[in-house]
Amino acid sequence: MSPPVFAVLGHPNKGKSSIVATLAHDDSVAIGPVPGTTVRCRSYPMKVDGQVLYTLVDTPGFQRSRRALQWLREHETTAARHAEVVQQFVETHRGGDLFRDEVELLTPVLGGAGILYVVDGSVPYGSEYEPEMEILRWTGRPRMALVNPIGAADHVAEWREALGQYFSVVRVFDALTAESDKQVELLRTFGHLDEAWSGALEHAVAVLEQERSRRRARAARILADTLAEMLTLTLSRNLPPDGDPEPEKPALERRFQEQLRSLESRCRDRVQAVYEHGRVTRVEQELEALREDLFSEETWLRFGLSRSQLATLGAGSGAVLGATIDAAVGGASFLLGSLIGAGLGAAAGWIGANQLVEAKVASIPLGGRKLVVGPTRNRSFPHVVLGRARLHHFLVARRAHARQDRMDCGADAAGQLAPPTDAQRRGLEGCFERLRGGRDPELVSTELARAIEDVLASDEGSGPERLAGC
Ligand SMILES: Nc1nc2c(ncn2[C@@H]2O[C@H](COP(=O)(O)OP(=O)(O)OP(=O)(O)O)[C@@H](O)[C@H]2O)c(=O)[nH]1
Ligand SMILES: [Mg+2]
Repeated sequence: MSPPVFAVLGHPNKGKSSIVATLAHDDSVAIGPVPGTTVRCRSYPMKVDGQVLYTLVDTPGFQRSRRALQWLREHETTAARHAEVVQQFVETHRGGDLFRDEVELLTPVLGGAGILYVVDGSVPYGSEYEPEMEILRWTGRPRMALVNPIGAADHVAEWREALGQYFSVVRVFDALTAESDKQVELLRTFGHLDEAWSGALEHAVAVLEQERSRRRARAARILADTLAEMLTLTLSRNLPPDGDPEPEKPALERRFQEQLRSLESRCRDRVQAVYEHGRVTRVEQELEALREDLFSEETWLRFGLSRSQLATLGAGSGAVLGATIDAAVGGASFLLGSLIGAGLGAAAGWIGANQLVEAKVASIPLGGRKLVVGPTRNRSFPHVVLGRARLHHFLVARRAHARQDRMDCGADAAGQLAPPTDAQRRGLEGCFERLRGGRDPELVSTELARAIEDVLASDEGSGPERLAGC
């Protein structure tokens, strides 16, 4: 059974290519604000593991539908022969300039594709659309209309009324915001249009749903490996026998931070590649810029832990209140207040480990000295890194492939993710501790991946309203 093929058709500049990009999960589809962006038909197979589930054909918009319909009517014999007349139209005008776009867009339909007719539900309905809808009716192919609201105005009801006269199924489908559930629902509806497709499309839906969990697992593994690398990262450089180490420290600390940043950025790229979003550019505060903030309450709450979890985490360490408090006051006095409120031990424990990293002088076994940086002991660090990664994953996993804007992983979006549950937090913290202890990183990383996968799954359960505006 060959996979179903759908041709996406309509007026120029109504979001046809955007719908192809979203349904084929392909961000290479040419989308543009100017009518006439698509001039040739092009097929985009939706593949998972090399297996084609279905194919979308992007087409140019109708240009001369009124004249084309006039030609068809002039050659009409009986209604039973409408499809043959359309075939004759295409053969007659192939290679000519007059109906170049009509010939191009009708070719896949005559080749057996189902029809997805796209209109913009934010502009009023007008009779200029009728000739193209009538031509599509003449082809006799299974067809469905999609109302894609490009702007804010709402003319969906009048479109439904008109489209209902030409198409047995009409659905509102926003190419830019349609998440996987909506896409799956649409595929199921295609399956009802033609018996011959239903088996293939049910199969496609099952594969896509499986693929969603597999992608989440792959992303979790990437995040876990990155965290393991970050938490065990150590850099060193040999010192001259009598040299003063102090001037050397900032450069090594900087290199350490740069490495953390590049590990995080590589992690983002890999997660985006898992979701076929390799081209998306992101707006995100640099990890390095967050350094000053790593122990501010705002950062913590923003990137994933609740107030009580903060206090619990703090209670785990035995460091002593002292000079470290002086160091912390400034950016973190509010947090300090709440932690002290929760118990001095908690505050002391947590703040005692606030330094992200500090270069230290160590002796080399065979003589000489070296400067060593890392691994970081900052207890908030992995949570903040994970919080940032969760937010990025959340946005990437639900992002429609038609979107061309930059992805904003900024602070406004971050506050929307719910903190992990206490059980999740304990699981994560256990893994972080063991990684810090340097024991069996491979094994811990596998365990961490499972813990992260669980958190990512909870994030995906967050309703779309949680991230309104992102
Ligand atoms: N806001 C919003 N913009 C959309 C939506 N769908 C498409 N657009 C924008 O509308 C413009 C046209 O989209 P395309 O997908 O290129 O439209 P098309 O029908 O393929 O256009 P042609 O190939 O020129 O016929 C682009 O700037 C898209 O970003 C939508 O659902 N919402
Ligand atoms: Mg196009």
